[in-house]
Amino acid sequence: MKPQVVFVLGGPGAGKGTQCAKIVENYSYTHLSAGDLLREERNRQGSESGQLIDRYIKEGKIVPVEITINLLKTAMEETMKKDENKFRFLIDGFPRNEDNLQGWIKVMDGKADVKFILFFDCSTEVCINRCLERGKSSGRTDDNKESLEKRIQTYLQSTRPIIEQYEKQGKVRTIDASCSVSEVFTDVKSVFDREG
Ligand code: UP5
Ligand code: MG
Repeated sequence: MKPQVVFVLGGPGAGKGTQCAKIVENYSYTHLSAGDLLREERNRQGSESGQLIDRYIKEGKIVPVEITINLLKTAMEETMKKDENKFRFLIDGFPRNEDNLQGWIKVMDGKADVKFILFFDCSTEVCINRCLERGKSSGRTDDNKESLEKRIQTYLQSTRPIIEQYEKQGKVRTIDASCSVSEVFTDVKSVFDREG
């Protein structure tokens, strides 16, 4: 069975991770956060890319796709090797720019189906407030004002155009991410009940 993929996109702190956790509780999906995989790789003893990843994350820049796609591909393969019924994936925080998209096409085209893009839409202000609030306890090196400004810039300049490309193909399911976690999830559920 080919992996069935939903890309989950939205600004920093839009609630991608929070909503993915709820989707996993209710539908048969495996959650793969590209950011979490990169942070794990950064922290792994002996990692060749650790320093580069660390620098890119603090700068709010997008890591070269060769690194990210390998982590995603391996994670999908390992999940499916353990349990062949686990072929549905939420890929959270990817693809974020044209380099990411081209890397995905090069490595995964024909090997996985992208069903749709789940887009969590909310204002920059909401994004910043949520990340700064989380920064009080997250320990994330990029949940500070300086990194956050750069993350927002990168999102607006590089990621929004990717979402727009998919929009033209009719593949984007937009969710208003500015309300409460449970209200957002009600909208998410209606998408997955229809086409998950
Ligand atoms: N919260 C969530 N939903 C809420 C709601 N409805 N109402 C009120 N509060 C809500 O949520 C953020 C915070 O808000 C939490 O405290 C939550 O409780 C609260 P979360 O679910 O964590 O939001 P999420 O969208 O996942 O935010 P995250 O910070 O993870 O998004 P980013 O896209 O910025 O981070 P990510 O981990 O994906 O990437 C980090 C960095 O890695 C990137 O900047 C980049 O440098 C690098 N990266 C790549 O280079 N390539 C990739 O492919 C991926 C990442
Ligand atoms: Mg996240």
